[in-house]
Amino acid sequence: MKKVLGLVVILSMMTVMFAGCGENDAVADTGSNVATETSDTESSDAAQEDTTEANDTESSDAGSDSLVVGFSQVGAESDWRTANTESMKGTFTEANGYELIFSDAQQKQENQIKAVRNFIQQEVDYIVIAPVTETGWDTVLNEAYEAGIPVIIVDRMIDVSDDNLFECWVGSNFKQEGYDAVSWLAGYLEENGRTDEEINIVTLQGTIGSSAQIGRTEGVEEKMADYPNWTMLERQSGEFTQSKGQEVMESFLKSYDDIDVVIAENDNMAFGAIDAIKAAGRTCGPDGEITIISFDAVQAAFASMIDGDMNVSVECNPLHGPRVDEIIQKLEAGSSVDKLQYVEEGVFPAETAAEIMPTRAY
Ligand code: GYE
Repeated sequence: MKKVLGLVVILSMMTVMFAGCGENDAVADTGSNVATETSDTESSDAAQEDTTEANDTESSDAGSDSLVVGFSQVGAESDWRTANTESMKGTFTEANGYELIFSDAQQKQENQIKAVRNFIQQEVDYIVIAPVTETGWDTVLNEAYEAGIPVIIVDRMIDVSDDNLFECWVGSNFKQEGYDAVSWLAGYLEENGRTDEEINIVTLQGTIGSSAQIGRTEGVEEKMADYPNWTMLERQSGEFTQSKGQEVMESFLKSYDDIDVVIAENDNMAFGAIDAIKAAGRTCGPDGEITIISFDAVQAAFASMIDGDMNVSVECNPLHGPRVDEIIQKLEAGSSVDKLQYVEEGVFPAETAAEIMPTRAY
């Protein structure tokens, strides 16, 4: 039996605050910079297009003095995403003084660009984007800037040429999550007297080009360099979905018969991988042959750990609704907001799952 690691919730990040001094050097801490002026630059024709693309856009009918928020969501690819959508919808309610225009991009950035243009046309008060990928935002965010509509980025980060194109960002330090995964594995192998063993790893990556994928992949890669006896056999994207995670894991199992560890860049892909492992007649989890490391720590991951299938999940907190609300209220009051706001996160190993699961909010 493996030694219990104990009820150690490793706080991987300093609380909800932010940077300038942080390691994320993509954006300087320039404080609030609400784009309230409309410049005389011609706005893009593109703003005239796609207004019919309200597709699954939903809006509530709030009073005229309510704040109108257009939210472009990534999609509905995972439990994390569902919890995030619920948090946003539960916050931006009529009762809280908002009208929410919600748009599901179905994991496609082009849909998000259309949604943002739609929000600009509707003259919303705030645009909130959970971006699918980091790059490709300059043009449409310039359009929002020209229109004087402040943009708040949530969850994944963006990479733009001018940081004034968005007010601020709130989300997770994905690279730190990658570091935490490696630290957990090193501790686990040590606890089990396997420090000198050759360890073969495969990774199910998230959506390529999303900051959740980039940060987790890079964090693991960087820290793995400290363990020369660990080998990354292969990395492949499972697009953050359970079905694709299962498919990719099936192919990994066919290619390699000596996999020791699976790193799934989210819980849903881990669930798919676990199904593939079982279907192949193999075993996983604390008492199995293959160690499963995951990210998000959604409730179903705790259930999987309790069932003995998953070893650990590195937390990624999706409850951003109240955080974005707080940012908007500050901006409304004319206060400055921190440019980068990181949330506090922990690491949850299987040993603590039964105890912790009842306390989980998502
Ligand atoms: O880990 C995954 C989701 O961007 C943090 O996206 C988010 C990631 C999350 O699909 O489950």
